[in-house]
Amino acid sequence: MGQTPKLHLLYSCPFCWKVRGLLEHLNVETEFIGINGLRIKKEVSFAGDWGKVPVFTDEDGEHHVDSTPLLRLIDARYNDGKMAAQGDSTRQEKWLEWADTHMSKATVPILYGTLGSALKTTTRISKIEEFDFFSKRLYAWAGFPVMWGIIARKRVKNDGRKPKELWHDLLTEFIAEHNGKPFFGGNTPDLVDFAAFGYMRSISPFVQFKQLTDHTDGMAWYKRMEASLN
Ligand SMILES: N[C@@H](CCC(=O)N[C@@H](CS)C(=O)NCC(=O)O)C(=O)O
Repeated sequence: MGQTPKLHLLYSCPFCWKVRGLLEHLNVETEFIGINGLRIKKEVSFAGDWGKVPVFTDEDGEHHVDSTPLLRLIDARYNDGKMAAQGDSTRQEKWLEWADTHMSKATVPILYGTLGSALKTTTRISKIEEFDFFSKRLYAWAGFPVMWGIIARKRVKNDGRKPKELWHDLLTEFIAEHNGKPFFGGNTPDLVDFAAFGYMRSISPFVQFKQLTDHTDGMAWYKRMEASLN
């Protein structure tokens, strides 16, 4: 036995929640380490020049990066690759990509799509992340106009739909693909379920999550996912 695996993360990072959910589901003993979001590159420089979270460090001290490859690695290592082998692999591949393209793009508009919601989000982030005293304030106050003005407004405009509408459409599309089963993976969740769950869960600490909870089928699936964690 080597060291306890570690996951370096940001609590507001959807990619980190994808990986964390799978680790919790599989009951892999892991040390979750929150980093300072204003110094990501420096904080994860131990893993080379990737410069992003999540970073997973295994029992042998080897570092692994990038959330979707990480889902596969963790499934292979701690679950005999059962989820990757669950169902049709082309379908799984396609929907992993779907989640990474569509759901990942929908998280920014819902959190930062209006100036008011952007301020609420950065203030909340400054409370849940591991900032030092100075960066906490800097982030809360300087972060929101940047996120709103530069990134979110453009995305909302390009999509044409309100952020809530976009999320509801995505959840409807995703749930329809379950074909009446409790999970995308069938009777038990697979890697696609954990990818989608991670994106949705990353919004859960914020007030805007309310805009998602009234999607009845989406929320029923979300609750089943929560219940599947250890
Ligand atoms: N494709 C990567 C994306 C990871 C990512 O962009 N993480 C963000 C935090 S949510 C980050 O670390 N950004 C730092 C940077 O790009 O400088 C994954 O799926 O893990």
